[in-house]
Amino acid sequence: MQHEPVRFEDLSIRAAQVLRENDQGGWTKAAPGLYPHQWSWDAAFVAIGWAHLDVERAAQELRSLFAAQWRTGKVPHIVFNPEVAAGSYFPDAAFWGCARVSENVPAVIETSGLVQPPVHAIAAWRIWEVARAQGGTAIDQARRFLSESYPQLVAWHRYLLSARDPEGSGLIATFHPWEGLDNSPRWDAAMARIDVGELPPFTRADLEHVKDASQRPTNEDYRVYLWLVELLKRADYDDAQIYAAHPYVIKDVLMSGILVAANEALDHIATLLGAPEEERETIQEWIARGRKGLESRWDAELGLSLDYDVRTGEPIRTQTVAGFAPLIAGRLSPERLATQLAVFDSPAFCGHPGFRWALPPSTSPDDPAFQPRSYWRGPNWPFLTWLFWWALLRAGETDRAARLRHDGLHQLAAGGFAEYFEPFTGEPLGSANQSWTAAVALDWLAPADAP
Ligand code: 9WN
Repeated sequence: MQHEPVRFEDLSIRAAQVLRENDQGGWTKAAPGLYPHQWSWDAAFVAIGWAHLDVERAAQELRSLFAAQWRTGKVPHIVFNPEVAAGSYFPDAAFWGCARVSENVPAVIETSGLVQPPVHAIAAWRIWEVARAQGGTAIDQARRFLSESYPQLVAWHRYLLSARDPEGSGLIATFHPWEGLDNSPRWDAAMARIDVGELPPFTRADLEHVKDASQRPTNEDYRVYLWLVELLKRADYDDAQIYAAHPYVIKDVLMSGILVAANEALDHIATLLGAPEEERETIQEWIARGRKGLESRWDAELGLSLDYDVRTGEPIRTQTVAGFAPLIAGRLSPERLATQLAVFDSPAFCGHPGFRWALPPSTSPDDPAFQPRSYWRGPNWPFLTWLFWWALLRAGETDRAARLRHDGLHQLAAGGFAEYFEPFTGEPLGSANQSWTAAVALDWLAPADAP
């Protein structure tokens, strides 16, 4: 499938078409060929897009995802589509082998054994805001959805704050690069330390869809990814065992910052539903813990928040978009907000004079590992632009938010609903007609019901 520009005035209609084409009836594949299953954080953004077309369908997107929630509260990063032909996506459900080794898996659906950042409560609340602006039956549909999903969201957040943060630091641990931003340079040092053991022969399906291999992780990266899955499988996907002995355990500031914002959304939901006071207090406590954790990872010299490698006990000093986790978490002191915004606007990020659009690159051009066309090592990702737009609005930075939205939409008009974009040339990369890209366009173009 080709990347194609879209006339600005057709963006909304074309974005809706992309969601409809990728719709599998109740859930949406992340991309037409490259990603034929349901992905966790994609589904949250996709649900926001659906809300503008049909609130009940938006609710259904997240219902499908949460139907695959593990008994521990974990929301898996992939929910497998049983109808997909063998070999279309690798690693497939058989490789993950979750049901073979764990009793905590959902009864009928096959899933991966990892997680992705918890943007779901943010999406649930956004669906409510969109429904409230629409009025009528949409409001009842959204309210019913919120009361169904509230306990699932609480269980999900509780999982992250316990299994992934047993010491209560407020920082969430990741066990695999696929839980963060895949081949971000944030993980390079930890990946380099992994001794890859015996792996069965495998064929990568991604390179069938993205022919230019330089846009995707390397084969060596894949060997480490698969070996880490192998180790997680050998630990029966048991979080306590993994936390104690897995060679890759990283406190991810982006995941942690998103969880703070998601807990604020959860608190809004709890208030709307009239949840018991003790539950709201627990959520408040989670928020405070998360803020404290993020504060402990602040690097004053870079003006960024840094991940922390639990195995080496060292901060990970890379300049990537994850460093803006405090901005996403929100409610910063005026000084901290000013510093984050100055770095965000600087030539090290959106303000690079050579960039086609003033949008956040996944990795800073100042970072030695920056590569403008390679997956997570430089390109812009539209759903991340949306997340910053949303965070800036919450911070009261309306002009900055408007500029991001403007450039974000023009990027899509010029290149179509691509998975990611080269920041200097604006070249669309990865999959065409990526669902979450189309979804954020729908939200940006909707009438004035912004958060
Ligand atoms: C592995 C679906 C997913 C996104 C991830 C993105 C990419 C998968 C892959 O695609 O990851 O999970 O095969 O590369 O990195 O953020 O959710 O869009």
